[in-house]
Amino acid sequence: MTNKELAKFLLDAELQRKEVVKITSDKVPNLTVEEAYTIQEEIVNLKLEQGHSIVGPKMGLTSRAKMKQMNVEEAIYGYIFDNMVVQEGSEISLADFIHPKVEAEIAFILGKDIEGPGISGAQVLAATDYVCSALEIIDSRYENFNFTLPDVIADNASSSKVVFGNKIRRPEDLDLDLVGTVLSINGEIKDLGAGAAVLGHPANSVAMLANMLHRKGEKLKAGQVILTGGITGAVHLSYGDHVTAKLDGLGEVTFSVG
Ligand code: OOG
Ligand code: MG
Repeated sequence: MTNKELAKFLLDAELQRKEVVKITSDKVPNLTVEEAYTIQEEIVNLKLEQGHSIVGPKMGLTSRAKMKQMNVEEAIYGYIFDNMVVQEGSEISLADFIHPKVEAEIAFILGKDIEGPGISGAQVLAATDYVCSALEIIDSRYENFNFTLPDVIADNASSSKVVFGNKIRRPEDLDLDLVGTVLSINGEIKDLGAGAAVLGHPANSVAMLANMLHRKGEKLKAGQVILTGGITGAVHLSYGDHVTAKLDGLGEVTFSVG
């Protein structure tokens, strides 16, 4: 299969809400990380051709726990599109997903372009206009979220939907590493953490992203909204769930599942 055919295969699974066996099992057993990003690029191009636009890139596997679990040293990225954004406080339909999970994150809204290499967290903070809370809904197209690193990269880092909190703050007004985060479903705490779970500080995640994009001759652009990676673990969603994340200083972000 060509990269474009693999991209279409994964996009079909997304559109039909049908899980598939990971592509490294049978289709491309020797898939490298680099080739996987080429498949992801084909997915991005197909979505652009369908008329969707990019909100911004997202980082994934940025917590030590997730990296260890996947036995990787570097985080991954994918892309969030405009049709993935869900209004804060609204209801999503379980029928629109395969097996969704939710995680709490901090999002950065860039005021200036950021171009690697050698970008630091401090440079990211200087280029950031605002930060806000977010709930990312991930929905791997692979059976039981069972994948290798190249599989999940090809699958646009499991991207599905995102809910942004309404409150925006200037990044210098908060210690983003100390932002306490509590993720609850139907009033029950499911996980908690602090901003430091994301590479020590969420700005480091954006810096790593800028440096990774540089290797492809790309940069982060002013106006992009960037998800920095899960602070909490990802929790399975069920019918009737009311999901709330509280992030200290960034307010609450909620949605429900119907
Ligand atoms: C990959 C996406 C991970 C995050 O914030 O770590 C991610 C996955 O675990 O399916 O979005
Ligand atoms: Mg995420």
